Amino acid sequence: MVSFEIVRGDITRFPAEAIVNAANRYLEHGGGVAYAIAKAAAGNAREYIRISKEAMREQLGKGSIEHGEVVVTPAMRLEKYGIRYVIHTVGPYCGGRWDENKKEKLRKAILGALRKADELGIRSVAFPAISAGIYGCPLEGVVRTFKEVVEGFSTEAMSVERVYLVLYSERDYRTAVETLGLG
Ligand code: AR6
Repeated sequence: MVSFEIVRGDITRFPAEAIVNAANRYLEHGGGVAYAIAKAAAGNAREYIRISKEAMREQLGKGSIEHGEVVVTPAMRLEKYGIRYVIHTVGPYCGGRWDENKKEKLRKAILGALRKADELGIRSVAFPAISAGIYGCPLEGVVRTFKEVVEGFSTEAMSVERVYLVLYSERDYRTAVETLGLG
């Protein structure tokens, strides 16, 4: 059984073996959590963008990723928190809209990262609220999708035991907890 926990915190220092980045297709970590991770990992974001793009070429043989595809980069300076890998995944752009199509893209983005974590043989993985920031998807929908995907993934998981959804603001944390009826 894979546990799913909602926590409040900064994912750039969350002690999971892998943290997931809410990236864009080109791994241009220009804003949001992507920029925060890139800067914290390499010291400056530009260097981590270079490393990410190189990893994308090596791992996928192309210069962009689709929903469900992921790229892995080393944690570098984040290793001091016990983080070993950063898994880059791309959620849908919503711009305030939410429908089955957006949800399916988010599902793919989450599942792709979980499967990669399993392939890497790690036990704990932490996610930010993918697509709930700059990409404008409603947090409630995002949180419900996370719960469903992690539950479904439980039946196939080999090494992953704990999945965390890390909310940055107190407000988002409360919304997430209330959405799942945990509050
Ligand atoms: N720890 C945890 N969560 C965080 C942190 C942090 N340090 N910083 C922000 N968040 P976003 P998206 C939350 O916009 O919507 C980038 O430019 C934030 O409050 O980072 O998927 C990429 O390169 C929000 O709840 O990701 C893409 O172009 C959540 O992380 C684009 O943004 C996701 O917000 C992706 O947009």
